[in-house]
Amino acid sequence: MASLRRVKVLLVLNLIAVAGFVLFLAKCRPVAVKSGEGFRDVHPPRAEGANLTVRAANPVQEAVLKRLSLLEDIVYRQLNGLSKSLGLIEGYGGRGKGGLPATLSPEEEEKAKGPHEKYGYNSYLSEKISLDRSIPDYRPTKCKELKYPKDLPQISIIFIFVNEALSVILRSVHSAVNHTPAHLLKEIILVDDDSDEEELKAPLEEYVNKRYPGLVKVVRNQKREGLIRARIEGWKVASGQITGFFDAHVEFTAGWAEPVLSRIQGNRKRVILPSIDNIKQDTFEVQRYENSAHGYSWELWCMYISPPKDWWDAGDPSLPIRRVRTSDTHLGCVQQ
Ligand SMILES: [Mn+2]
Repeated sequence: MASLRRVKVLLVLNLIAVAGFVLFLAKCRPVAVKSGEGFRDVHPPRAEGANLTVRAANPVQEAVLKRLSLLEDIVYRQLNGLSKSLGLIEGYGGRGKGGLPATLSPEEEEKAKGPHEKYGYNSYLSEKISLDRSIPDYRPTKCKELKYPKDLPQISIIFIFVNEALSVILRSVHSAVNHTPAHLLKEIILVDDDSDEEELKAPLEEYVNKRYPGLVKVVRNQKREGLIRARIEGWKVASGQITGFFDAHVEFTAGWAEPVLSRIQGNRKRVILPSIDNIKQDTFEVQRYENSAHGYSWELWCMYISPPKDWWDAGDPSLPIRRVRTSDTHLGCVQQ
């Protein structure tokens, strides 16, 4: 009797294993045969490499390139596994793609309430939005048409944070890497102004070190220093010719870096403030803001200031808006 039961158990286990294998094949095969365009949607940065396979002239070269492309796929899947281990998502698509408002299901809304209160934005929703999501290019047409020299100075991007949501910091980092030409991005510096959250300690550091080896420096303040001293700590380790100071809850648009760097290259005394659109705190929708200067009201609220009359009179939205004075609390870029 006992042996019969054992055989039965073995049979059932076998059946489960076979069913599992069939399921595995059915689920994984489409991913394995996916190539070119399909893959590009999900894994943006490897797109260029994939094109090489098509145009190779001799068969040996073709074989080598095919193999390289395969290896690239493997590495890419590994890298994507990294964000998955943090419960996060990569790729251009998904919720909130194109800067559209992202939404939660009613059950998710319930879970989102606590974190929303804590962070001042919908951090639960942020985790459901890809670190690489696309956002719209709201630049005036004339700005998109401008050409810049290739030999611009390199920039060190400094992000300051204290108890910011991990997904939001990482989207800032991904977005900086995705939208800054690689030859112009010297490094990214993350300054942790003595956060309490555990996810911002080892998990953050391990992720950036594996995902962008050698590109990201992490600076930890031993006590809370505040915005300006935290920025200075980041500046101390910066090695690029230009230093850009940013909040760690931003997303960059294509072509943001070239005009900034060329303006400072033209005159090293210039401090450049970017034009800042709004990421809505409840839906992460990217909302276009009119081109404007930044300043403070007498109540110390950050405010947008309409450009001076001569800027409007010139009728060219690609012209920089001149400000004689600004504040060192704003985000912006400056020569080291
Ligand atoms: Mn901010």
